[in-house]
Amino acid sequence: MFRGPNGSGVAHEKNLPVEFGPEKNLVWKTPLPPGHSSPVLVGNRIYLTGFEGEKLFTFALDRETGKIQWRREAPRARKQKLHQSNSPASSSIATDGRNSYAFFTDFGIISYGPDGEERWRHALGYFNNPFGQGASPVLSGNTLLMACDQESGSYFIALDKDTGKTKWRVERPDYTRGFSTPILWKPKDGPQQALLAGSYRLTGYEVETGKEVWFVRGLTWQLKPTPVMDADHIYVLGWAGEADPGQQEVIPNYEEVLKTLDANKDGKLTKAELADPKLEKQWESLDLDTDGFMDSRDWAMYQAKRSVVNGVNAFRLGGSGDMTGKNTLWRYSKSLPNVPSPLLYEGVLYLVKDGGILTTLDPKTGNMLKQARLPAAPGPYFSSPVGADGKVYTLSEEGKLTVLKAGGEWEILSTNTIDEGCYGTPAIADGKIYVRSGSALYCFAKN
Ligand SMILES: [Ca+2]
Ligand SMILES: [Ca+2]
Repeated sequence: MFRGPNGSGVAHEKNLPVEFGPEKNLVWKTPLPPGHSSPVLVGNRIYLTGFEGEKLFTFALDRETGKIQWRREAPRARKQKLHQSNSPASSSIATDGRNSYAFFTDFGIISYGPDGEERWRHALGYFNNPFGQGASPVLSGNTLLMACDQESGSYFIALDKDTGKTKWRVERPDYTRGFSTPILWKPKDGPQQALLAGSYRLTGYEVETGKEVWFVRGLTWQLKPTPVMDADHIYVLGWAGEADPGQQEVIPNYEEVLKTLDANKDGKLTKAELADPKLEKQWESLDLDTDGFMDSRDWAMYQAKRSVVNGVNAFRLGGSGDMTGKNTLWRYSKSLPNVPSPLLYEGVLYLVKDGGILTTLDPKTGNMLKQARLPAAPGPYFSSPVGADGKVYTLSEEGKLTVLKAGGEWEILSTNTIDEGCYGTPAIADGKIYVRSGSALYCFAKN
């Protein structure tokens, strides 16, 4: 799946190259159309998605040679609006070791067998998300999970991986747009859970039934990164505009506001009734269900959005019901990444953000261990860091792949130049590093 087993970004590999690029330690390079999905490796295959003009594709490559074994066009039911940093092929493939499962904002989910034969398709959407969807599908046993958070009508759905039929669907009316991929957790004394970070809270659902077991509050809105875990804790990163410490506002309750602003007394507010230039400007992100009114849900979400604080939040895992009080451990709020997920590797938490600022934290306390720039790798970051072989790998949008000696007091070992347009997260396996740029997939290994 996205970022390897359980989205952790950690591989148990040795003897990886430190210096590599199109001219060095290159095993193969395969030109590919653009797409932000990350390479997903299984058996002798690598799965990716991409788009060419208006067409959406799933690709299967041979792991040894990089040769494209097959490509299949997915149906495109519509062409949704996307954020400029998103793409129509952003979700990474999930695989059960044999079959692949691709999600596209403009269609839903489609499953292929090992030779590219279509097994089933399950249309989802339209999604009420002005940025387009970003989460990737996740497999747990026979269940394929897909988080579909959006401005209104959010839900979490589970499909039978062999038939594509719905096993359960849980509505999430209290969540607005979200892009985080769920991760799996097996409590000692209970059935397997999927942990899903959304706006304002992280929720543990039973994979088999969709039953909500526990949740913690305290997250910011529009979650993008995927959380990481150790045996007893989960670390949830969220950054959103106007939610750094000190930027919060106390917004009065809807009933109060109606008393003064609801000129025609119909119990809801129009843009004109708001009579506030700042709110009028943000109208599109306030009228979440786009019905032309700011109603009680829209207002409650606005209140929530203006009250939350960005951070890496550490929580204990588990329990039942609202575990915010019991499970909350610490929050760190400085120099947070926007899109890249955190990495927990060998007892250190890594964050990489735009500008090439790398921060390490002690996961036990949230104390910062080191924060410094990667001077040769500035610019935006979308790709998530990965760890293997005692090293940490970060990849900037401009294609600077920095190799660090892992540790709280990390050191830069090398900065490699791939090529530009890097959004996907590198994959590491078999002593090789697989890196997707805007135009190709590269495989590097020590010669
Ligand atoms: Ca009104
Ligand atoms: Ca509305």
